[in-house]
Amino acid sequence: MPCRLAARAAAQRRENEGWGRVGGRTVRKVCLSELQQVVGGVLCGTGLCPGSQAACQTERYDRVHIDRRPFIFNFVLVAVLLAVFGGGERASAQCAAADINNNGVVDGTDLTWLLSAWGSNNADADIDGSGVVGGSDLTALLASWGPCVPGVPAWATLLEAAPNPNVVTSSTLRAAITATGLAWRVKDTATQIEFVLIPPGTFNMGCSASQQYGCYSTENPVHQVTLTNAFYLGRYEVTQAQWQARMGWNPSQFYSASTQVSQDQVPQRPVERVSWNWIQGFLSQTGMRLPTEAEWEYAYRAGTTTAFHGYTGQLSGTNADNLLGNIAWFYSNANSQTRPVGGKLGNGFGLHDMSGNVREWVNDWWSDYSADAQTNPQGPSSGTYRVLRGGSWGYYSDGCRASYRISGFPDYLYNYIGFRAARTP
Ligand SMILES: [Ca+2]
Ligand SMILES: [Ca+2]
Ligand SMILES: [Ca+2]
Repeated sequence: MPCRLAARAAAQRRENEGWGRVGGRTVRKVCLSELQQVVGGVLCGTGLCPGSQAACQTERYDRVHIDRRPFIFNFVLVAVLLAVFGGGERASAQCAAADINNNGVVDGTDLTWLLSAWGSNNADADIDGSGVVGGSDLTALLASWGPCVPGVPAWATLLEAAPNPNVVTSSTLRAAITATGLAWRVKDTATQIEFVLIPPGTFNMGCSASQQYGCYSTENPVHQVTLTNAFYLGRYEVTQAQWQARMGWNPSQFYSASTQVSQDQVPQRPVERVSWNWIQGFLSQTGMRLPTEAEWEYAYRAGTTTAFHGYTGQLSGTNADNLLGNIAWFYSNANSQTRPVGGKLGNGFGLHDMSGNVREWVNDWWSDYSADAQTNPQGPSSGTYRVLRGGSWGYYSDGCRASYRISGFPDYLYNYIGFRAARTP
């Protein structure tokens, strides 16, 4: 076939396919359904491809002009189109990774970040964690386009998707929570136990002296701990009602009313006189677990570095023992008994009674600290004593400090010891 004829045939074929010239650029008429083909397939999986050409022809927005080159230009244009025509809410973890600036929506800002990092190993923009920012990250970003819907674990019922700024007052912590792609506040559907999400992070674990009390040797050396996994932690200590409902009996000593606690409030007192060993029965029935000691202290601090965690009016925490009554039932104010959970101000994650009321078992066997930085420490694999945290109604302010730690045999039962449940998302 002569060259000219071949060229004309090729031009005709291109015309039939929708190609043409507009403004000096080679363009092709396409509809949203075809966008995946325009940029070499990288848009597959966006959920915007109803499939057939017929569907394409009847689309509300029908045909649009797309420049085939340069590809970056296409990406931007496609993103704009997606912003205008694109889908609704996108769920959870994938969305969180694509939400590069952690503001709860995947949009042009994130796309700009991704394009500016194109070809690099920028960790924020490397959505799929492949080590390079490229087409698969763009695909993931476009697939998540729109508002992110935080994920709710299968075992949970949603209470509040995004962290409440009146409770989680730190924008840094709110961003860390949002970045997990998980709902902030949920309740365990079976037990009704309320949980808040604790995001991954790094903190200094150990000695935080208060004005009145120096640290004990067991709180040293201070060492850096990194937690890489988000987890849910009970907003309150497990109550007598929650234990009774699951276990069918109530071991607590403070099971009746008092001058300070009315009969109808008694079930909201924390369960106590529960041994570490007994708690395992409750946990295995509910799919829950105890927090590790490091998780407990990280959750207690909620970004603060003081002896006592922050609260409304004292957001960055305090070392002042005479302010402890704002957040804790302890020796000076409890009248020698437990109180209904949540009666004192919460911390920067929304957790209550981390100081005082009842001491809380954590999962770890007791061991002395080392100065080494650690990641996801679990404590020793065996031992004699389990760790207890957080002080109680019977303790002075020293025992209610962030770093205070003590231990007990796993079968110990005392009326000042209870627990707080954790759950893996
Ligand atoms: Ca964003
Ligand atoms: Ca990548
Ligand atoms: Ca407590």
